[in-house]
Amino acid sequence: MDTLFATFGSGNCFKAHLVMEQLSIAHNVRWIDVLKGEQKAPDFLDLNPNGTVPFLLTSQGKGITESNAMLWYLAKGSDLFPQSNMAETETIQWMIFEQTKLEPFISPARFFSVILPERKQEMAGQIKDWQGRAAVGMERLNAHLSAQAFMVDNRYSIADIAIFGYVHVADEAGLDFGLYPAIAQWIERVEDQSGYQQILSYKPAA
Ligand SMILES: N[C@@H](CCC(=O)N[C@@H](CS)C(=O)NCC(=O)O)C(=O)O
Repeated sequence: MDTLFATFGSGNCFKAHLVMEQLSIAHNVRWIDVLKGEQKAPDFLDLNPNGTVPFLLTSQGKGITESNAMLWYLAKGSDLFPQSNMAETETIQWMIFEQTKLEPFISPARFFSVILPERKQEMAGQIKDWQGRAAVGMERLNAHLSAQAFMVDNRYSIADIAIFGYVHVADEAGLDFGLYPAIAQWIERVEDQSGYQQILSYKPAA
């Protein structure tokens, strides 16, 4: 069985978890508390020298880092996988967009707003900068979704899941969905997909 090492509240971990749930892939979840630094513990570094989550240990004993690589691996051959060479190409394009124009800004702004709010005031200047950068990506995404129901070929796929991981909680990073109506409507369409699960809550019980 595949094992997903994940931390609570992470959009990157959520992506891999969501695709496994939607495809009914049998899996275990092992929780790594990044607030306690468990991702740098020697036994975890032995498995994943990158010291990050999500980390997928496949049933064949192969380790995968990078949430979007996990989506590719897990969904290959399923209905969630892009169905043509061009759809694969567009999916990779949007996955890179997500990791360069959205996630690097939404994720830390949200982290210091709702996961570690005790540092929100101290980080206020940085949060504002991240929000401004995320807004550029959100505008581009909103324009794309104004013309189609889903990210690629008008069908729900891992391209949507990759983008959805952080975008659906962008309000927690201080972004206003009212400015991005096409994104807000797409979020509802994704949440309506069969097997949809919510992002896991922020902190493990003590
Ligand atoms: N690009 C990677 C990002 C991995 C990443 O930075 N994960 C965060 C949690 S979302 C983490 O492990 N942070 C703790 C650390 O870097 O020590 C992905 O998409 O999986």
